[in-house]
Amino acid sequence: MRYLTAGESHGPQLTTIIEGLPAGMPLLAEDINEELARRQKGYGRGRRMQIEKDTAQIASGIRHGLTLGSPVALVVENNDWKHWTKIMGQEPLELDEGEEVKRKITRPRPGHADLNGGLKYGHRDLRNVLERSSARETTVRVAAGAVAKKLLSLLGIEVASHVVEIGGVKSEVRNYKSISSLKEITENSPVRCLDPKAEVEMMKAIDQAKENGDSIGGIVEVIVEGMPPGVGSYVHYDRKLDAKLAAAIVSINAFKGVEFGIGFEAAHKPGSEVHDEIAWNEQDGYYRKSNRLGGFEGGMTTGMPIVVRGVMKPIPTLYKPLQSVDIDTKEPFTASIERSDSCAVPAAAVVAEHAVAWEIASAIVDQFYADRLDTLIDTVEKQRQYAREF
Ligand code: EPS
Repeated sequence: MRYLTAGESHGPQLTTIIEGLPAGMPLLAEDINEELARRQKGYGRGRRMQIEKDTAQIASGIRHGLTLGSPVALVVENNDWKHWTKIMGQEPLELDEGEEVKRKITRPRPGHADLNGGLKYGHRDLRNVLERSSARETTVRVAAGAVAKKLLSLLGIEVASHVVEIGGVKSEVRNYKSISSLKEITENSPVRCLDPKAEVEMMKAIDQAKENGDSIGGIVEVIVEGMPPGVGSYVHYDRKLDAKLAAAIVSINAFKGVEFGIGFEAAHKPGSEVHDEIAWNEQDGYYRKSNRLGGFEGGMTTGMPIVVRGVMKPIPTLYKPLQSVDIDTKEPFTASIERSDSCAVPAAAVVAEHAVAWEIASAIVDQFYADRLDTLIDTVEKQRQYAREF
């Protein structure tokens, strides 16, 4: 499976085309819209989220509620476009004598794509970079991921996420009864956190950052339950599924690092406290007595829950901006200010969840016979049974 996204933050729409889905899979716009609404929430978001009510239109690939096997095109219109038609219009701009392009950007923001993108593509108006490098694009990554999540749910695989740290405040609650209880708690938390005490402190930290004209980052965790063992491969570097997940996480705007299971802690523990002992029983087949490796050995799933965390740096757009240089005059200036979020970690948890869902679904579709949903369900179930009895 593969997908492409297109769209500028203040352009008319965001688009994604998904190719390789099995035919006969039920899919409604509501399945996608529920996930888009989750991405829009979260304490610390800026004003843009009040302007938008992200909803997907299905433009192709579905008939009477079922996938056809042909590419699925999804469109999310930007409500804000109506305020930007001239600035972001596709037609050549006719300017009067001495008139400047409005909202032109010449003072790159440290930490954003502005300067490197400008010099790479030869844009002297850095808005040409900002518009595409904006995290607005994650809207359609969530749309594509929502389709993947739907497919996974039909295969008995669930994906969820939660926030484990914001601005140095750590969640002390890492355990949950079940994926559905985790979802219930996090959907009702403004910062998507399992720990009610940390939740309050995280919100205070966000308020403080906002007051200071600053921004804060954090850590999100994604969990996948119900994976059949043996998905991915050890035989070649680009077939290792954990490596694909790592790339998917780090490709999310502002994400700088990733870890699985106990992650970086493994560096200072002996092997006996890192590896998970293997056991077998009739009902579950092979299982691990612990899950310190977060569901992967040798680039393949073990069948234990996948646990992957990503670290998000603070958003680089600051209301009290850092020092920069004007690319027209080369004079020192403070960076330009664009409307932004003081903290987008709760929304980023939803994005990470969908980025992971996409990679998992894609690996399953690539590994098992997947032209039709019914045969895919059948082969995945056979793999589970084979693994139990192996
Ligand atoms: C975002 C939309 C953007 C930003 C934010 C995320 O909209 P606008 O630029 O109109 O405010 O709010 O993106 C960034 C902060 C960034 O640095 O890229 C969204 O839809 O999530």
